[in-house]
Amino acid sequence: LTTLISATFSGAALAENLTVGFSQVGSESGWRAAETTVAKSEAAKRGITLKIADGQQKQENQIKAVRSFIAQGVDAIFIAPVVQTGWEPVLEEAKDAKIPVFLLDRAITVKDKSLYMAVVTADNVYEGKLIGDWLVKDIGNKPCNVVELQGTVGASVAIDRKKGFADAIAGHSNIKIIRSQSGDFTRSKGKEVMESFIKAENNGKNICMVYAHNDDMAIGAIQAIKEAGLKPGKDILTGSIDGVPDIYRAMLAGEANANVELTPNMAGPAFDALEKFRKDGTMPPKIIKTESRLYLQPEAQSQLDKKKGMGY
Ligand code: GZL
Repeated sequence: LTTLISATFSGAALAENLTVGFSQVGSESGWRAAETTVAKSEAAKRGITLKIADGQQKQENQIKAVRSFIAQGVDAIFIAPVVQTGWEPVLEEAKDAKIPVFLLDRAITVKDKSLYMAVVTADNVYEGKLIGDWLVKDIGNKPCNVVELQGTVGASVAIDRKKGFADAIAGHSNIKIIRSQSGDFTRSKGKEVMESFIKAENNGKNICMVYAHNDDMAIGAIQAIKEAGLKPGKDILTGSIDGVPDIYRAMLAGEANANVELTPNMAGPAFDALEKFRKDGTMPPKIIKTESRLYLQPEAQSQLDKKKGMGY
């Protein structure tokens, strides 16, 4: 009988099924949808129960979801913070409830870094730099007026991607950002803002390149460029970040030029860190970095083929 009991207990200890609450930004882009899909499959692989709350890109919804996860007594909370400020109060409540918090794909600005265990994120400044460096090389010393479609106002990734691109073109006076506005990471807003840029700039003839902080806004911009009778990828170059399938399809059609790939698997590394922490108390590094790479038209087909296995 004792053998049976000890076997049962040890078995239970090994297969502890964790419950994680995930306060997701929303479903504003193809990349975001893939991130949610991958989070579900990564949880299933580990036998973890994942509860996902769609914040519809509103911080108050995300905070409500975190409060509800605390009330449910989940084992850990994941947050993809839509903006980088305003998180201290609810994170203090999670800390008081002794529930570890992981940040996925976006960062927050808090004085007390113990309010979260780790952030899984790309280097978003580097992502913007990769696009800027590509443009500098591609355009040489020809004059190039750039319009910029920024991500969500106040999102860490938008602030960082703006900085990285601006730093990369800083030493090249022939390249100028003539207009910059938020398209909120969505295709429809990206198209709308690009239409206004085109109207304001001699029906787009003054514009040499559009830098979009994500592919979905770039795809919206490409539609706007075509509707203005111009050729995206030729009359107006494009550079954007994420690596969703449609941007590689646009590249194959010669309508997009440069792309930086962002993995949608932000949850996997957080689950690994959580399990390790629960097993032996190991604290993960504060920042768990994911890689960013530049892709151009010749690699579009191989990138497109790869996407099926990445949650798209
Ligand atoms: C980046 C992520 C961004 C994506 C967009 O880490 O926060 O949010 O680039 C998404 O597609 O809206």
